[in-house]
Order: sequence, then structure tokens, then C-alpha cells
Amino acid sequence: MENSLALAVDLGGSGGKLFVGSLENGKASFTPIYQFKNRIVIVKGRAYWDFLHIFDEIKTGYAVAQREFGGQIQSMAIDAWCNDYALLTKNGTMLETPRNYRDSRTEGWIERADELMPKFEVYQRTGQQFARFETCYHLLAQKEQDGDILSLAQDLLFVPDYLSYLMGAQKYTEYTIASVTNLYNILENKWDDDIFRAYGLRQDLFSPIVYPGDKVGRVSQEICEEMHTAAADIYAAGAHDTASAVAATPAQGDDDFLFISSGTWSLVGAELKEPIMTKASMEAGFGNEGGVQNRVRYIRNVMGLWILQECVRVWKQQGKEYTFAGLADMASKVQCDGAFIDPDDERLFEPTDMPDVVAQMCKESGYVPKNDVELVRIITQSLACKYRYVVEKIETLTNRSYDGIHVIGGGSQNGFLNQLTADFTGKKILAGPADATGIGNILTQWIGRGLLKDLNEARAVCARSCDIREYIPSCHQDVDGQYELFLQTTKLK
Ligand code: LRH
Repeated sequence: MENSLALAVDLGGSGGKLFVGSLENGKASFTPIYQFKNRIVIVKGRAYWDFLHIFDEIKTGYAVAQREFGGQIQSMAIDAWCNDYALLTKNGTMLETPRNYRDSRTEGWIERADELMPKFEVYQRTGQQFARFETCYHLLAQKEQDGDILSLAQDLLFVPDYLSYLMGAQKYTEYTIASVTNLYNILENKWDDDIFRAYGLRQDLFSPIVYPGDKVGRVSQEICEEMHTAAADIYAAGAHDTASAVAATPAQGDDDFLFISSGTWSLVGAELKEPIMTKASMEAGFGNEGGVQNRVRYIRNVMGLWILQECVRVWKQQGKEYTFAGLADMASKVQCDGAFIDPDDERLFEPTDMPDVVAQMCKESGYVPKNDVELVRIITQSLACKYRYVVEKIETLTNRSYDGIHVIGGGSQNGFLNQLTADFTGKKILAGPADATGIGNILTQWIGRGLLKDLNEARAVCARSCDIREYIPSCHQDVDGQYELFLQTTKLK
């Protein structure tokens, strides 16, 4: 049997994880092999990634993986969050450390861009939601604030594509990342000339588009010598982490399905075959993101576990050490009926004193949280309610109803949130795999290498090989009454 060993490098906002996958007789195993921390670095009010640290850790993790598997790993691929990019000179020198998409420079740019090309005109081309973290707003802001850097640039590579390039791949732009820039025409499947013209941005900065499963190079001899390690082919996965995660949804058959990709963000959506690009869809805040094998992720971002991650970070600075599992357990044992926040309040977007801001929001709606655990309870029940709100919108806009929701990604380990999601949506929750992003990355490499036929076969392998937990809606609380209070408090109604 052909050696299937494949390495996924999965980068997230709070850390990087490397997995090695192997495939035998239609069953796969995924071994976590290396991890490292990632974080936002604030420099004079600007938010950056600690980029050289990330690259150094990937090289180290790659060498560790090859060593553990006797130099037999045949392929690797990198996925990461979307939006952020590196600018390079003609000789490939990085011009600035990549900014973090939460950087404040994009403030106000959604409205300003609307004057350059009206939103609906953009939506009919790109099909994307309008969120201030998108690449187009970063480029517009950068042009105004640091136009000198942009004019020196010869290439723009998105974070996972740039890291692949540094490992030895050619320069490329992977399709799933391009699709969410709000500059890419998803109907014509190319950069949208008119948007570039209207925004006054340079299209020549982008490298040719490649697709998930394409081979894009080989780990360079330089790195192999430096790290005393063997080479492997480099593939494009769904470079956008959410594309990789949804590729590993253990959905059976070819039907559309609902999912929540739960991590730093909660991406609440449905996988569809065709985009929905109506005005109603735009106004409801939905985007049509490009997926592996051209599936459409019809999606809306909910702020997600970021709120809890930031609380834990701040509490740690205050000398209080909590684990996520411990907090979820304690929060499940207290009641804060009627106390809600809107998780998507703009005040929660940038790094901040999160516990203080959330407590302030609670007070505004008439509830004073008594302690940290109550705060966690309120955040968790508000997330579950927001999921229901988005799911109901999806059912209206797709004109169909769904029985269950797949919850994938690290957040699927939060049993308390899963149960509340089942309760509030009234749908069965299928939770797992927790490492969906890394797994989807590996499955896509296997499709590219011809070891799996297509996404349906990949998902069947995933369902057979991963641990999936079920949560059934319980009716021990008045969920409809509580949901009504959520809508009133957050003014979503
Ligand atoms: C998740 C993610 C998500 C984007 C966000 C900015 O990591 O890629 O899909 O919307 O980061």
C-alpha cells in the first residue's frame, strides 16, 4: 500500500498544531505531533502577529514530525485564519510584519468603501459578508496610512500561502483564502477588475490561483539541511482554516448540512452547492465562502470563544488561573435567567479588558454579574441564543429546515455550550471532530494525492475514524421565553 503519511500545519489565533495522518483500509488516524502558542502582539497601538516565531515553530514541528515518522512523511500543507497577508519586495524580503486582522486601522472603512462601490454591487460579485477584518479594508487603510510600503511591494501572499512559500513552495494564492477577501468574483472565479479599479488597489500583487489539493512544491533543500530532515511535497489544503474544518465535517451523503465551526470565531453556516446572493442575504450578514471542491460555505461570523479566551487572558493577568473546561463546568451549575449580551457587539472585537466590558454590557441591560462564573454563564447562553438566531435566518434564506447541526473544531469540546445550543435551537448537535481543521487539511492532501476520490469519500473516512458525540435538546427550561428575552435585550428584534 502506498505510504499515506501526511502532515497538517494548522494555525489558529491562539496556537499552532501539527498532526500526522495515516490512512489504511478506509480508516484514518490523526496523531498530534507538535504544538506552539500564538498571540497578538500590540506595538504602539497596532496589532501584529509574531510572524518569525510562527515560521520558526513550523520548521521545528516539521522536523519533529519527520523524525518521529522515520522521514517517511510524503506531503504537508498549511492552513490558517484568513485575511492577513505579507508584502514582499522584488527579492522576496518581507516589508512589514503581517498585521492582525483585528487591527484598528480598518475602523470606518466598510462605510468609506461603500462610497467607492455600493455594497450590493460588491455583494453581487463577491458574495461575501461585510466585516471590517476583510483584506480589502486592510488594503484600503494601508494605502491611506502606509502607501509607501504598498508601493514598494512586488507580491502579496496570504499568511498560509506565504508560510508555504517560505517552506519551499512556489508563490501562489489559494482559492479559499482569495474567496473571502471581498475582492474576488465568485461567479466568474477570478479577481474582480471593477472592484480593484473602484478601490484603487493593485491586482498585480497577487500570485496565480491554486485550488485545495493542488501540489505547490517541495520542502526546500535549505530547510532540510538546516533542520537535518527529509523533504516532503507541499500541497495546498483549504488554506483558509474554516474551509479545511468544514471539509472534515462527518456529514454523510451529498446533502446540504448545517455546521458551527467553533473556535476563536463561531462560524455558523450551511454547506450549499450554489451561492445565495440576494439583497435579503446580504442584509442578514451572510457570506458565500469558497470551499474545498467548490462547495459553498454559506456563513455568518459570530464572535465565538474569543470572548472567553480574552476573559481568561485578563483573569490570568489578575492572578486568577482558570481552565476552559473548569469554567464551563462551574457555569453549568449557576443560573442567570434573563441575562444576555449580544456577542457580536463591536466593543468585543478588539483585544480589551473583556470581563470589564462584558460586565458593563450586562449592567446596561439590567443585570449585575456577581462573579466570574456568572459572567461565563451569560457569555455561553448568549452564544447559544445567537446561534439560534443565525440558524433561523439560514433556514429562512435557504428555504428549508435541517434536523441537526454539526459542531466542529476546538469549541466542540465545550459540552455545556453544546447542550445549550441543542436546547435553544431544538436541534440535535453532533459534536466533533475537535481537530477538524487539521483533519480537513490532511483529507484534502489525500484527495490531491489520489488516495481518496472526493470530499464525500473523505467525509466518510472522517466519520468512520473520529469520535462524534450527540447532544439532544432537553426541555427542562423555558428556552423560548429565554430566547425572547435575548432578542429584546440585544434589540435583534
Ligand atoms: C477563523 C477565521 C474565520 C474568519 C476569521 C477572521 O480562524 O479564519 O473564518 O472569518 O478567522
